[in-house]
Amino acid sequence: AKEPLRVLVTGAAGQIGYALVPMVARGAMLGPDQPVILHMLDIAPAAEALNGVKMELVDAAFPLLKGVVATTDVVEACTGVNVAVMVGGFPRKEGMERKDVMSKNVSIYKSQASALEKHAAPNCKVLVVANPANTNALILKEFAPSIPQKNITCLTRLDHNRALGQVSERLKVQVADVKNVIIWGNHSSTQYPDVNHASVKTSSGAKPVRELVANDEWLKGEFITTLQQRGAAIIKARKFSSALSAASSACDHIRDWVLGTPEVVFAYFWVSMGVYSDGSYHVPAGLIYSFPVTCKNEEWSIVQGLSIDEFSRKKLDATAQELSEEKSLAYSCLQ
Ligand code: NAX
Repeated sequence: AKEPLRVLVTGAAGQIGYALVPMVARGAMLGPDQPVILHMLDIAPAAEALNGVKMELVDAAFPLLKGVVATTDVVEACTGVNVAVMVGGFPRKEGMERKDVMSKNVSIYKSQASALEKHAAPNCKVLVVANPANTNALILKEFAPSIPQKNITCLTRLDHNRALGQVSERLKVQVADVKNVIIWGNHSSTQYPDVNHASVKTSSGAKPVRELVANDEWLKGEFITTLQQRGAAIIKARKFSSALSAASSACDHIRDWVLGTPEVVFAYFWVSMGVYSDGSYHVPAGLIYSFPVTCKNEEWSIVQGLSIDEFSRKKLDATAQELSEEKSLAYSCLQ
């Protein structure tokens, strides 16, 4: 039998945490034969609620769940973890300046980075979900220099999955038959969902999404804005932000990273991940930016050589620009 892996979920008493921990305990993140020990961190005001989540995990009697650590102590939470899913953060409240929210999150991510740096298992893989996700991940990377930079990522898989969902609804095809959409850039309203390389499996082979939709206006307009505003639409409908879809996408992100993206002969199958830019596609190096990636042997690589038309170029640059500004803002909070 496999040794259990330790999975940290921060902000575990929150909405996404509540949806995520049972998925991890059921094997949706690391596979149905991989035992896990859950480490759940939250802050003191949420300690009682966190303990309630722990009670429910015990009550659910998950066969793969070999232990639960529920704590408000960052060091205890980070010790020995193989995977860290950072969902905890400071939300933007009405009337707050961007800089004040950034400043709170910079200090949270700085201290949690140090704890991971000192106490996590070697080669720990980190996924930042909490917003501003890309920039929180960048701060975490800065303050955990001994964790390889390839191991620090942020979640744009929810946006990726939303794009698959929108194409499948529009074309009335199975979502599993749609592949290779791309989310470029920031997990924010400047993200660029790109279908230029996406295809749908049909009975007569793979067909480009562009050709099947045959409506450029929709693809360049409503499709993009629907995705950019989807988070807000969920809040409006549910009165709470996306939680089950965020949790499920976080599982997809880690599962594909650790177990690999599907290998296809003479073709590609990629997913979107926020990763440290190496300058691919003329995206400034040193940002955490969402790219199309394939994963093998527990490592992601950016898919190279995709053509970028003029429309896309502008969108890639605009979201990079926003990330550069967020980065400057975050650094100004460090002084
Ligand atoms: P909740 O407010 O329900 O939960 C957040 C939890 O984090 C709370 O229990 C809180 O006590 C805890 N927390 C706060 N500071 C902490 C700290 N320093 N250490 C540990 N825990 C701490 O929010 P929820 O709806 O679960 O969303 C969590 C985060 O995910 C938010 O930042 C949200 O903006 C972000 N999202 C990111 C998405 C993505 O695709 N990247 C999509 C969903 C979501 O909007």
